[in-house]
Amino acid sequence: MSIDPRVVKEELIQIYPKKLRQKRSEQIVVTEHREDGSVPEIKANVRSSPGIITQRGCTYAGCKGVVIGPSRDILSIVHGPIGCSFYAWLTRRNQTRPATLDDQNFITYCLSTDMQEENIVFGGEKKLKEAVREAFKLFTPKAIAIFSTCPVGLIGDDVHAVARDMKAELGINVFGFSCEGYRGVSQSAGHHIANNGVFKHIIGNNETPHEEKFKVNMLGEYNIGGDGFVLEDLLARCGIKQIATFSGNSTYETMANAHTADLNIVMCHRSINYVAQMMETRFGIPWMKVNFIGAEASAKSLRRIAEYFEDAELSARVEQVIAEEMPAVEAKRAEVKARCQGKTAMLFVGGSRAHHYQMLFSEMGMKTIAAGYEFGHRDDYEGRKILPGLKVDADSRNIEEIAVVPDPELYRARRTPEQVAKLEAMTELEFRDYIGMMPEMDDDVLVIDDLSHHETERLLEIYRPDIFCAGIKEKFGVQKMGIPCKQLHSYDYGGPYAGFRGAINFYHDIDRMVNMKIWSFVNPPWQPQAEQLNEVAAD
Ligand code: CFM
Repeated sequence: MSIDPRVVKEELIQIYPKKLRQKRSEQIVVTEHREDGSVPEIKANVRSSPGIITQRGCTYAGCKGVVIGPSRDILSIVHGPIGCSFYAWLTRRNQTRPATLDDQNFITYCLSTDMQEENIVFGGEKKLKEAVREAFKLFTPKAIAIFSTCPVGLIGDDVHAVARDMKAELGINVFGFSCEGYRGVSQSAGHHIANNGVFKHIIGNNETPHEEKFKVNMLGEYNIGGDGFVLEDLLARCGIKQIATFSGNSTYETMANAHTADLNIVMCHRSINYVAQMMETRFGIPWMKVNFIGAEASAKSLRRIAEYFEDAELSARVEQVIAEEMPAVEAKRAEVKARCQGKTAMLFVGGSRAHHYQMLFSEMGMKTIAAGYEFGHRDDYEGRKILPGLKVDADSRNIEEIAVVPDPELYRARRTPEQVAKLEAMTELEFRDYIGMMPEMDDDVLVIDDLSHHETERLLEIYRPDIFCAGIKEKFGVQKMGIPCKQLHSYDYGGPYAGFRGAINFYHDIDRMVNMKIWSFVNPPWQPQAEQLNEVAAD
């Protein structure tokens, strides 16, 4: 039975008080491709309403946990109460692989100033300085990053002054982040703050030159479940040198050396587009959006990189690698497609995966029937072309915008504007662009920003999808309703899912989940599925 998504939208929000209903109605849209090429406008990146039970995390999570944390030899010190550290300790599956056992790797540690009431009343800067000295003595890192949690901003501790003093005293790079949890409406603000810090304090500090012909940085790839390892290998086999990743499996020195690359490829636009933009302005390195989630998308991305370098030998190697990888992908795909064709998925996760993973589902013959980001902005939904018209609100103004100018010594335009125009005209290549999630979706599908708990339950009751993709906070509630839940943040204990090899893993895992009979034995304590569908259809 086909269900009208517009009716479902009304059903989802009818329980809310008037003001909230109005707000949510702007955050829930039904996809359509209009004649002028536009898609519907969605309200995004605004505060969550109290009590709604959001999926979101905080600004500190986005800065410390997402962007800086995966770099294994930057020592992270959290300035705040111990809970902020404890609950962020090893919760994200960003993997790392030091070259030798003697290489520094601080990922398994959790350093906190453990603020007490006394520090809240009398200030915590002294304690923070002591913590930095102690950490330096214990670990002798190259760099120390200090992260502010909520109370730090409230009492006015100056983490940047402490960082400056400690840098002078210890002779290593020490930098602070004003990434208090409340600083923005979600972890997205933390990404921006972290991007600014990486740009100001790290990139450009390591001048080591590289002889290789094709040099790239991979931006917005955090090596969850080993995705980054797969992609490192893929690029290496094509003959492409990866200077740095931001920031999966990265080190301080690789990030400091990133300005020696000739192209920035961006996986997760939401979390790292700021660094890409700033690097282009300061160093002259163009950036383009890629996607290595999905076999077809991976092939397309490799070809786009080859097109950028305009080198016949590189193109031939890329084609060879794709030809080596595809037979196994196609064999597995044919096998699972027979069982998965026509099954349905919902994806509510983060700020890029709700888009990227739709490709993998469609390769398996599965249909996305609802999707949304936790903290994406309008450009992640509608494409960057809407950016010029975007109004900056008070919450976004809270975050520093750094004025970037070309570096007098290090700026080197990798491509002239004419070359860029030529490349864009000849190929599918577009620089500085992200098309967004909605333009790549079918019409008449629900797109919901910052999905609430109530809406999750109603969606599941109404549609009974074959799989729901979200995170640990949602997982068990969903499964108690008899629907399998795949964590698309951590991959549960699975992965890697990137590249060709990753696609095979994903087909395998999802096939098992959607075809497992066990879910039909969960007896939910509410009405059976058929009644639910009839109710909504009759509205
Ligand atoms: Fe980018 Fe991410 Fe995501 Fe993200 Fe994240 Fe993540 Fe994510 Mo969890 S950086 S926006 S803040 S792709 S941690 S690796 S899975 S919400 S969709």
